[in-house]
Amino acid sequence: MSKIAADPSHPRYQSLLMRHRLEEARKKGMLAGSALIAHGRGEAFDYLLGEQTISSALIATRQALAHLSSAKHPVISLNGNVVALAGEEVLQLAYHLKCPVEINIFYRTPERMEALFNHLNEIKQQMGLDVEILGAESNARIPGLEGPRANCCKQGIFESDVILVPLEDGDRCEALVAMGKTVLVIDLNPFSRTARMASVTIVDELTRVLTNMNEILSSGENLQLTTNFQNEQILQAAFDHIGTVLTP
Ligand code: PTJ
Repeated sequence: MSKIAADPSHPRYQSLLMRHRLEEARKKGMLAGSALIAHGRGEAFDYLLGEQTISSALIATRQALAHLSSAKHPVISLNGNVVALAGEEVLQLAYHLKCPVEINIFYRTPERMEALFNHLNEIKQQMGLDVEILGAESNARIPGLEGPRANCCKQGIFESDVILVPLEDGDRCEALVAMGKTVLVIDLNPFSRTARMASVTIVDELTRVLTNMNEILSSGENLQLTTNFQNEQILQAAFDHIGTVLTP
C-alpha cells in the first residue's frame, strides 16, 4: 500500500488519511462510483460538528453498544466505504462482540464483492481475528426493496435482531426497521432519512465511533440499555450543536 504524503503532525492529517484510504481502495476496485461524493458530504457535516465526538453522539454510541451486547443475533453490515475507511476497526469490534460481519453493498458487482472480501480477509489474517465474514452468497431478501440491494444472508442480516449499519441509505434503513429489527446507524448527517429512521443514530465520524466502541468494550464498562432513550433528542442535540457553530 502506498504511503500517505502528509506528516501526522499536519492539522488535517486525519482527514488526509481517510482520503488516502479511499484512494487506495478505489485502485483495488472496492468502491462504488459515488463513494467519494458520499465521503465529501460526510466531511462537510463533520466540519460543522467541529470534527469531534459530541456528547450526544457518545450517549448514542453507548446505547448502540448496549443493544449489540444484549442482542441474540447481532450483525454488522459493511459497505465499500466502511471496509475502506475502517476495515481493521470494524473487524476488531466484531471480534469483541463475537458477531459476524456481512458485506452488503448497495452497488453490487461480483468484482467489488471479491475485492472487499480479499481486503477484509487480509486484515483478518494479519490481525489474527477470528471473525465470520458473510455476504459471499446471498440466500434471502429484505422485503420491500427491489433489485440487488435487497439481497442478504439468511444467517446474517435477515435473521439478526440488532444490526449496525454504518453509512446506510434511507430506503434500506426503513426496510430493516419494518422487519422489526433494532437498527443502529452511524451518519454524520443528522438530517438524512437514515438518521431519522434508525432506532439509534450516532451522529459522528465512522472511525471515531468504532475507536470509541472498541475502547469502551476493552475497558470492561458495564453497558446498560437506557429504556427511555429518545433518538429524536440525539438528533436535536446534533442540530443544536451545528446551530452554535453557524451562529457568528
Ligand atoms: O459500497 P456501496 O455500494 O454500498 O455504497 C456506499 C455509499 C456510501 C456510496 C452509498 O451507501 C451511498 O451513496 O450513501 P449515501 O446515500 O451518500 O449516504 C452516505 C451517508 O454517510 C451520508 O449521509 C454522509 O453524510 C455519511 N457519511 C459519509 N462518510 C461518513 C459518513 N458518516 C460517518 N462517517 C463517515 N466517514
